[in-house]
Amino acid sequence: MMRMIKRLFLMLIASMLFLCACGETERKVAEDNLVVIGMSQVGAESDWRVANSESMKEAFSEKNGYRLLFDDARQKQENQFTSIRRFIQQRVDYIVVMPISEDGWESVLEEARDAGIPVIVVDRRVNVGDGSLVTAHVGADFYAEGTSAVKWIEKNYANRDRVNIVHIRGTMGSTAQIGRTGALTAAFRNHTNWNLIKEMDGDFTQAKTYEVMRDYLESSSVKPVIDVVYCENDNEAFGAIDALEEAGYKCGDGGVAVISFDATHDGLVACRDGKIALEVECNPLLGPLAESVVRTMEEGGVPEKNQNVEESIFLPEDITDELLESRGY
Ligand code: GYE
Repeated sequence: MMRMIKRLFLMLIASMLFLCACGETERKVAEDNLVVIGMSQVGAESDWRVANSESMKEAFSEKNGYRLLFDDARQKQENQFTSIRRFIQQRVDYIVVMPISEDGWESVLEEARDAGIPVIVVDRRVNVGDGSLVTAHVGADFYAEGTSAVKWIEKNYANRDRVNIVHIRGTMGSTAQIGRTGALTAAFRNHTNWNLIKEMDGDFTQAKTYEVMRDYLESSSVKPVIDVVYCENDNEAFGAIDALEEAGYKCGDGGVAVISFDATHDGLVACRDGKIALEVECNPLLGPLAESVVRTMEEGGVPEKNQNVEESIFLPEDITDELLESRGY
């Protein structure tokens, strides 16, 4: 009897061990089925960027079949190179990168190619001689965005002898800055009455823009006459408006016309309230498009090399409560 109980007990332990082992293997298989994405993000410098990160994380979620290794480069391109090299060592399936600035990518992307890992570039671009280093790019046409802003200035200041413009640039060398600045610079050449009274770097952040604008206004011996402030994103616009108002300027309604890019929720609210005269849309919800590139490749297809997102512009009168509620960012 004792021996039978002992045998039953041993059988029970053995079957429990077997079941555990099965559970382990199953979990491992499930894990192994996930497509591993190494992602390098610029940072969290703006509301746009935060919305972009959320969109990427949602699209590359575990429920959609991905294991996402997300790295925030804190606005330093060196950090992007380090994390991409780590992804290569970890042998991820795909690398997705939102590059900070365009230059300097050749070596690290060659390393990814040598390791056989496709690289998908999202939002801004990289400037590389060999186009095959990038599998696909998903993003916006920033020069076209700048052109929309320039057209608005042309239309609204058509009969003026002199238009005084302050320009706040985004992160130098980033595609968004190059495109938006490029359109304005080209327009200066065609409009001799446009006068660039000050150009400053805002680095796409509210804090830096507030600081440079405040310092500029404080250091001017005569209060400058400003018609237009061309900011390259919403956070720069918020910083500029704060500094302008503190210095006694009126934004909107016959005062300074602040132009902004992104059209995030708070940017649109400031536009509806008249403080931002024009919002040029830039859509941060690029996760689904980037994910569709990976899916196409997983299914054995060839993704489109370049995909641009559709964008529009907003004026104060366009912004209704319904529009604000319907925005995902
Ligand atoms: O406009 C700005 C962000 O690269 C399009 O980067 C992006 C820009 C966006 O920090 O808000």
